[in-house]
Amino acid sequence: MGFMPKNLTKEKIKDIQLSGLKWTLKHALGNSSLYQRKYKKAGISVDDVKSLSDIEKLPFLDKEDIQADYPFPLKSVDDKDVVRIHASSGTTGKRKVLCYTQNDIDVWADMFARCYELAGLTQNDRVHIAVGYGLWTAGVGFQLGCERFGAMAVPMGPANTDMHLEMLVDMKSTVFCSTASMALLIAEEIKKRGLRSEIALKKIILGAECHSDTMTARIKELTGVDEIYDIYGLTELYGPGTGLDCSCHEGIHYWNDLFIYEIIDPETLKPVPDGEEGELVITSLKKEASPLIRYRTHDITRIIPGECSCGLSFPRHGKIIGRSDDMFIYRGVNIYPSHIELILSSTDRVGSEYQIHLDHQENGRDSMTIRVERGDGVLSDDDKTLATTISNKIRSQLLVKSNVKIVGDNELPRTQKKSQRVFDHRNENG
Ligand code: DLL
Repeated sequence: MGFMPKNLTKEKIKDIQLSGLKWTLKHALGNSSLYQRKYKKAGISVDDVKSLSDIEKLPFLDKEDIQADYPFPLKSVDDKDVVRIHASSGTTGKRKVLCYTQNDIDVWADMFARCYELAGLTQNDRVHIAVGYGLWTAGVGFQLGCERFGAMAVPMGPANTDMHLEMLVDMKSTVFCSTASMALLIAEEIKKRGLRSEIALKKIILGAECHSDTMTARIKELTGVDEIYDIYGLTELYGPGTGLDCSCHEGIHYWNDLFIYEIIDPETLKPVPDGEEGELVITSLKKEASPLIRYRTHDITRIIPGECSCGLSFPRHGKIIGRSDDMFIYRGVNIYPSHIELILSSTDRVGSEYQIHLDHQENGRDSMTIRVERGDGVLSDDDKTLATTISNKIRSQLLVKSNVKIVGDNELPRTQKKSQRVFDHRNENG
């Protein structure tokens, strides 16, 4: 055990990043036709990067680049060196397919093992993996990291609820890994079936989608599990495991010896200062098969300045609060689902599940309806007051009018995958 690199001083990290950036650039420009075309157009060559700040001269890479060169867009090694592919389903267009060499898989396994170490697991832990296996990186990633770390993997995949509960009880798994939605679904079933005393869960590691503090608080309350960790990751950058929050829960530590994170203003595309929110842009330092140079994730977060109370020197970014492409414009205001989520999570007596519906009215104006679940045990008598409280908060904080509809506890659909929050019906029926 001991996957966390030690003695990585700021100076050492700078050296690793500069040589990693130079290597990645040379490798990508030498081998990938996509990068060759892009950099020729931008008039940039390998020699243009002499210091870390020169990264700002390099063109951004976006999901359209990856989709356009389907099926093997960034491939920078010979076919014989590719040992695996993964893909993530874009909401529009072709899947993004990413290739891995054996070395890429090893780096991913080590980086994931760091996550388990940071979450305080030991080799005696039993890790129930409740995310999809296959083209998606989730199941395979949690599994790979678990085996590298040396704990016992219980590779469930999505499975059905009965099977998850049966295995949680029988295997006495101590760690549960899933999407945030799935963790809530299973937590509710554990409570409903009165299984709390029969399970042995100590930690939950969840990610893959935005989730509010209310949601994690609810999962804790339902399961009695005290430690919930937020894991970040994306298919383009290996998969899950690019960072995890430590037990201080003051941000997600990320591995700056393996990649460079920049935060940019998605409008001006200029870097924003540490602490300010913007879009996360990623450059890999060691990826061989599908290197990333200034890849726009469209995830909105911020770099958290200063040291973490845990003492770990790896830097931190905040919770992912949304995706720049999740933003919708309603009556001239730019709104992220997380804005609504924040208002809901600061309101008593509401549950954690919600949906935002946007419609076009006959009078030509748009309307926004928030469907939100009543909190567990809250009576429907209060629905009207609760709805007014929420719509008043939305009006004062986001400056827009909304209809709020309170629905019963557990009335909104649950998913094992990622939850859809925004339903934009404005362009339906012409
Ligand atoms: O969702 C990898 C993953 C699986 C991460 C399981 C964590 C747990 P993709 O399907 O490529 O990969 O989706 C990546 O999911 O750009 C974010 O928008 C979102 N996302 C991932 N982790 C988090 C998180 C996996 N912890 C996209 N919080 C990313 C919020 C997250 N959003």
